[in-house]
Amino acid sequence: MNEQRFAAAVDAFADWGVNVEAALDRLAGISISVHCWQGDDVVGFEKGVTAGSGGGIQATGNFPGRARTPDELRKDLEFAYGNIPGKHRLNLHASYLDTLETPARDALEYDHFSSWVDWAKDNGLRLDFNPTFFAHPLADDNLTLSHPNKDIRDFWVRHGERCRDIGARFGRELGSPCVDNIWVPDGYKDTPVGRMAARERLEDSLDRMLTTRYDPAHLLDAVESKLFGIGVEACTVGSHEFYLGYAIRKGTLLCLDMGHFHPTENIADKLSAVSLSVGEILLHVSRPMRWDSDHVILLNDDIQAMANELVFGDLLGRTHIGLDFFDATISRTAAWVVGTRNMQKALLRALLQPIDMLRTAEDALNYSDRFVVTEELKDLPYGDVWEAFCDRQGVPTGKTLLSDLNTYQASVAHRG
Ligand code: RNT
Ligand code: ZN
Repeated sequence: MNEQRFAAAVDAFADWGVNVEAALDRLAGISISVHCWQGDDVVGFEKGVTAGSGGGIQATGNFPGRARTPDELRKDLEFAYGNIPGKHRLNLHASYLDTLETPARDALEYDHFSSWVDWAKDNGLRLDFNPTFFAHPLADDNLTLSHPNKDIRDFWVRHGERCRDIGARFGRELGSPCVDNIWVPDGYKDTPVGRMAARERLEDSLDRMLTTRYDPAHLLDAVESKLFGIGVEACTVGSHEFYLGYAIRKGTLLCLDMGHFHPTENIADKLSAVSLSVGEILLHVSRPMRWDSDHVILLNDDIQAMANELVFGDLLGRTHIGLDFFDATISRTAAWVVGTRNMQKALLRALLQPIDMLRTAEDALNYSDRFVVTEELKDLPYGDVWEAFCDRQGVPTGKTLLSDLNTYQASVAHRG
């Protein structure tokens, strides 16, 4: 770390009344839930399932190095976490079981995932979880919890129940609530006549799935909406209005995925609005390009706006920051590392804003000052503060980071 540059940065921020050390302390305490599925293109380890995704989501690209086994994925994750400052979480999907058995999805047990918990304990990580309602013959119709066939609905309800049970055990074992996020692909390619009936079925299935009460110290349930997906262009049963209402009425977390809204909607704006009605929020930080394309997040205006709202709205204490992107055209470990760090960089920038000064200007309707200050702040030396943060946390930046990422990638390229 360049001590002189850091000292100069501390002074530059102090000049605006911002305490750099306080910002760094807060940043160090923010855990991000890193999604397992960036490491293997959402394929998972279910025997007999070779193609990833389904349900309208898709990782594209054939860059070498895709993790093919739980051990490879864990090795890649260890490398990635080693290059991300701070202590974080792993977000697992039910299709990432680690067992020689071939359990049906409605017969999953904790034991099928216990190796992940052992590994999480060894690495000081906490776990989150997701039932997998796609890439399965009983999801081929793009209907699961809202399927007109009760047997199929029941199967998926049982799957969801198993996952909640497993997630609660994760939370108990690791001493931190596991967020279990429910996303179903359900919808119609062409205009349905039974939207109402489909939504009633989804609600009924969710109610049944969520009947068992778990200690919130172990398990938190979240529901994730979507605007549309490939193959479900005309109607998504679990739309935003559906889940917003559901989360408010039933007391679940609401998951906001940045790729699940109209391209011109401002997702950051939704945080303060929904937080008046729901207790806790789960974010799926992502980057849609023209559609829900799940590009790796950049340090761009959208991400910065999210981070600003989390900090300015004092929402960090009740928002779970999860990532949801998958790109198979670049190094998967680089995607994890740089994507996660971008979220942290955005949070750091937000924490370094002189919010009281901006608020005072705004409340006095002095929009000119708000405008001038906001723009002047963009020239402050955020990079020097970030470098100090990484240095203190023992992770590289700049060319060293590039070379470490490349060395690791070269070591996994033989996987094909
Ligand atoms: C799909 C949802 C969902 C998935 C993961 C893999 O559109 O965003 O969160 O990406 O469950
Ligand atoms: Zn998502």
